[in-house]
Amino acid sequence: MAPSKDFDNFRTLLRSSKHIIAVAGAGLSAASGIPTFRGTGGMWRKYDAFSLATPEGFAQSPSLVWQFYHYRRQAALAAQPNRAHLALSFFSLPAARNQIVPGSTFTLITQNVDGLSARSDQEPPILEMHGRLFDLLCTNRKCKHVEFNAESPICEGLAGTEMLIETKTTDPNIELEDLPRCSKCGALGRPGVVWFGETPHHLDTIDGLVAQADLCLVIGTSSKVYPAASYAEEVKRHGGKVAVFNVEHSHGDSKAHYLFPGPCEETLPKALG
Ligand code: BV8
Ligand code: ZN
Repeated sequence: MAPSKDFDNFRTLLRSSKHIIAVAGAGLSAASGIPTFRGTGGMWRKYDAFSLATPEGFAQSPSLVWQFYHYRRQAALAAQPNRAHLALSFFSLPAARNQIVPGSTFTLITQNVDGLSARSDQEPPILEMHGRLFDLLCTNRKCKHVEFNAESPICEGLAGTEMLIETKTTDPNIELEDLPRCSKCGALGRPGVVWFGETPHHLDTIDGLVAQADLCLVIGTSSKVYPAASYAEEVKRHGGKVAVFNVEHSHGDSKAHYLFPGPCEETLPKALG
């Protein structure tokens, strides 16, 4: 059966849903000016994702990988939450929720690392399963210090390199000692994100939420990265409903009961309003 595009019908479903989850991807932050990974002009297209977002890539060229994350930090710091973030944030407020379905729950599971959902006063817990751009992790196994660091630039060595990423000129090789260091032991720091091949955060909590969900919103994701891409299918498998919000066709469409094509900063406020 073809997915419904009927907002009224969807809003009726919302009023009878008890445990709602949203799985969000880079498309949620697109309207905030943060480039997506695979969409048109996605920055992964200019760079090989697997050479930048893996432990091996970082070990091989920490200077290049830090320039990439410095570029993303600067973009996130300059960005503001958009109407899609705000629609999710309002929908997450207990007062708003209880008006719709008393005792219902709503949890945001995001693949995004930009921190914009937290900055839009989204009700916790926000499950940032791929980590956070502004966490700095120590690479010294005996230390493992983690700190929140939103300084711009995070260190002098990276100052101004964000312009290089845009133009893809060859990047300067920044010496290890001039890259971000752990404030506790002085070892090399790494971005607090989950790279390919690393285990995402909050998996047990997410698995419990997915098992209980009767409605899964899939927002602005190409549904190509696992295990995030498997959640909608899981919800559908146990009888829950799936609603996809995307500007393009994505892997999630085939699982959808509802498909709202278009920018989520327009469709989400309409669907959740
Ligand atoms: C893991 C952080 C083991 C870094 C990222 C099967 C099972 C398990 C694992 C695998 C598996 N098959 C393959 C794997 C391995 C791998 C994987 O999935 N590879 C893929 C490429 C095949 N997965 C992993 O390695 C994961 N770890 O598996 O550990 C394990 C597993 C289970 C249990 C225990 C252990 C770790 C993956 C995490 C990688 N880190 N990010 C960083 O950000 O730099 S992934 C990266 O891609 C981002 O997080 C991003 O969010 C994510 C997915 O991309 P999207 O968000 O979907 O963005 P994209 O550009 O692709 O799409 C944007 C969409 O938005 C488009 O559809 C576009 O149309 C739409 N859009 C654009 N504008 C708008 C819009 N929609 C609406 N409105 C708009 N305005
Ligand atoms: Zn340390």
